[in-house]
Amino acid sequence: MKALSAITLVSVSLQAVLALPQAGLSPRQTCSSPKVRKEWSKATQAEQSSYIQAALCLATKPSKIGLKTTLYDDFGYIHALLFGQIHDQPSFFPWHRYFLDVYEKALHDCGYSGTIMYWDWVADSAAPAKAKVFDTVRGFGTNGTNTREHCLVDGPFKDLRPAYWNGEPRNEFNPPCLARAWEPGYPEFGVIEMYGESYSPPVLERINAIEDFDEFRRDLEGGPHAAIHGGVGGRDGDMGLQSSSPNDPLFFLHHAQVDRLWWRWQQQDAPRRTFMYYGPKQDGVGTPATLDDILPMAKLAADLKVREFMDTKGGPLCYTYDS
Ligand SMILES: *[C@@H]1O[C@H](CO)[C@@H](O)[C@H](O)[C@H]1NC(C)=O
Ligand SMILES: [Cu+2]
Repeated sequence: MKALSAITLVSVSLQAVLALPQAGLSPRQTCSSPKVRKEWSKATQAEQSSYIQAALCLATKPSKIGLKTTLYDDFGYIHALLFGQIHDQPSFFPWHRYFLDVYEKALHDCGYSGTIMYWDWVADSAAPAKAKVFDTVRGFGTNGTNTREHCLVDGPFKDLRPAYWNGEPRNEFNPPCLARAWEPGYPEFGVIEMYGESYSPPVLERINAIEDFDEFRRDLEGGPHAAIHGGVGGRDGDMGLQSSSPNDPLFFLHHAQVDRLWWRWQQQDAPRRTFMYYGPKQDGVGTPATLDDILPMAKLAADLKVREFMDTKGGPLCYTYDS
């Protein structure tokens, strides 16, 4: 008994000491056994099913940010609200890394015990329509209908009714459903469906070889990342309309892949690259981004500094990827 409480005391005061330089934040734990994020197709059917059930469960929980809609809708809503602060600039990487962490915690509150998973679209780039993530039972369903609405008609999310479109309550001109309109391919011109040629292995090899942080970010964001949004969502689907794209649950697997590719780039020279962060902000004058910039989370979670999200095994984070 005595020994036990002594140990508790020591660890409590150690945490207090560790927390000191981070005044105002909750005490840190050291990340000694990071969780490992894997590719969707490597998960068991039970894991996939548990993930999907938790994603659907978000739509049964109340908003955490004071809206009349659900927790599911909070994600698409704040992504649209903050859109101009978190895209086309360095914050793209750490903000979406933080956003994934917030989503993972929400899934945990809905009974899921695993991690976020990623969709390795590079591996599927030769035939994106055949990707396992589009499975109608063990995935997120396929293409929307060939009508103006492009509503999903298969998979576990077909009855979902996301509340917002481009950050506004949906109106009669918006699809009344979760919408997807895969870009068709044009084989005669060497164009694969969903712009597969834009995220093929050689494309990623070229981007990965870029040494400059902001150039790497710009090419990954503007190239493969944008191609998946446009390729999966088309002009008229939720993923295609980038502002409210978290309406489509595939968004989080897509962004886990973007996060993984950044993580791999960081790992190639971890001492130099883990905290490598610079480039102009989109604030009209191009103010240089710094690690002390704040990542806003619009009350869904605390606003925290960029610095906290650079290392996946430090600060509030504790995970890696399987490859
Ligand atoms: C997906 O649906 C759209 C119409 O909504 C259609 O134009 C396209 O050809 C379909 N894509 C594939 C690959 O089946
Ligand atoms: Cu985004």
